[in-house]
Amino acid sequence: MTPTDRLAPLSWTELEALTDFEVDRTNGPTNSQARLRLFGHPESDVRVTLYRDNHAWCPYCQKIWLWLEEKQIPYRIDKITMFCYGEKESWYKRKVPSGMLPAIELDGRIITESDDILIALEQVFGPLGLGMENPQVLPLRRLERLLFRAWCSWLCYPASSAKLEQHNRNQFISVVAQVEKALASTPGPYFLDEFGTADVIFTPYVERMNASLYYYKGYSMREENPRFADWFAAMETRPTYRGTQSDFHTHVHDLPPQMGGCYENGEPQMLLNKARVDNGPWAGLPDVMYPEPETSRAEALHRVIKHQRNIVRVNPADDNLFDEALRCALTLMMTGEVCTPPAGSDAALRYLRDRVNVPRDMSIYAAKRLREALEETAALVGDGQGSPILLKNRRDQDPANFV
Ligand SMILES: N[C@@H](CCC(=O)N[C@@H](CS)C(=O)NCC(=O)O)C(=O)O
Repeated sequence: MTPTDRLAPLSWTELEALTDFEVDRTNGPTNSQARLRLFGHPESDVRVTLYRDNHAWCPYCQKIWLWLEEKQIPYRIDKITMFCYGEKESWYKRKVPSGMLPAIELDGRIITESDDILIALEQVFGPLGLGMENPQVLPLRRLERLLFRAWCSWLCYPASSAKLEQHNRNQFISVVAQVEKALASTPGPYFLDEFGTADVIFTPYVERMNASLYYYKGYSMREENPRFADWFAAMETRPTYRGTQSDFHTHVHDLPPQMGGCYENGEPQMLLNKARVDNGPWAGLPDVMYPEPETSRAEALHRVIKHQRNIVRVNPADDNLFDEALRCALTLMMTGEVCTPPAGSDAALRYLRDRVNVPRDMSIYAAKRLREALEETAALVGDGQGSPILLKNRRDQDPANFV
């Protein structure tokens, strides 16, 4: 086929006409883009500012975010750069000299350390179900830390021998068995009789364990543990969780710079899982199991259009070439019409495919649709890959470039 035979992709204006996706960021469902959450209250009711990381990678921030959303406390959100992807804002360092996240400002008082933040919020707004210091919650908080340590020991240190790798795996699985037992001790899917603080405390790292062990160790936590499966499914019925939920691709590439490294075991299942997370197909991965909303494609299109200029500008490829290739992928996603992108655009399309972030950019199913369309379009012209995702830092994601 010669270039002139290629079906032209839709223009940006034509694409724009294909989405009417809109959310009420302030009063609607939990979403990553909001700077103010009111839940129907007047703005004068706001007493809390949450300082959380720009990319929604920080697990401790997710804990506070989820709690505020569940309690429907009116709050403001200020997004801060993490050291691993950019320069920390100097105004934030004046407020919180360590630069650590999360922090909140509650009635003008700065509070850091996620557990202290939850305790302070409980004192003002009451607990979420059973609270942080409740005798039923305290052992679960300790269990969560035990699970966290077993996960780090397995994932974040190179095993010097197959024996040590097996030992670390067994150690983790024995703690998972304790967590399964805790989940089985109540009739419902949550840690205690009602959803509450304990579930919020487990959420961020369990989500990251599910992603990282699938990819780096070939172990599918959600599929191999029936109580965890029920717990995840119950969490996914909650719009609060859906709004903060990330996907495998985002986590497996945001964790190495944050954790100081994640180590693969090279086993056959691991290699299969890794290839699937990196190259697709993304549909059907055990990072999400609730049914796909009808709006996922429209959401993905809306989010790309909103940031179209920056997306094209930061892509290493020539702007005009990539603009056309991107419109080919979006045309495919929205109409099913196959448009061959310009020659040489395969690596550029995959560069973007690898840098879509959930939930920062869009929700989990929207991202799967977009990654799929980018990959299918790239595959029409070649197997060129974007520059590799960095392991030690993610300066490629510096928010300063997206202002
Ligand atoms: N113990 C703290 C840990 C918080 C923490 O480790 N935060 C990391 C992000 S996950 C951080 O702020 N690091 C500084 C940075 O990356 O900029 C808490 O529970 O809040």
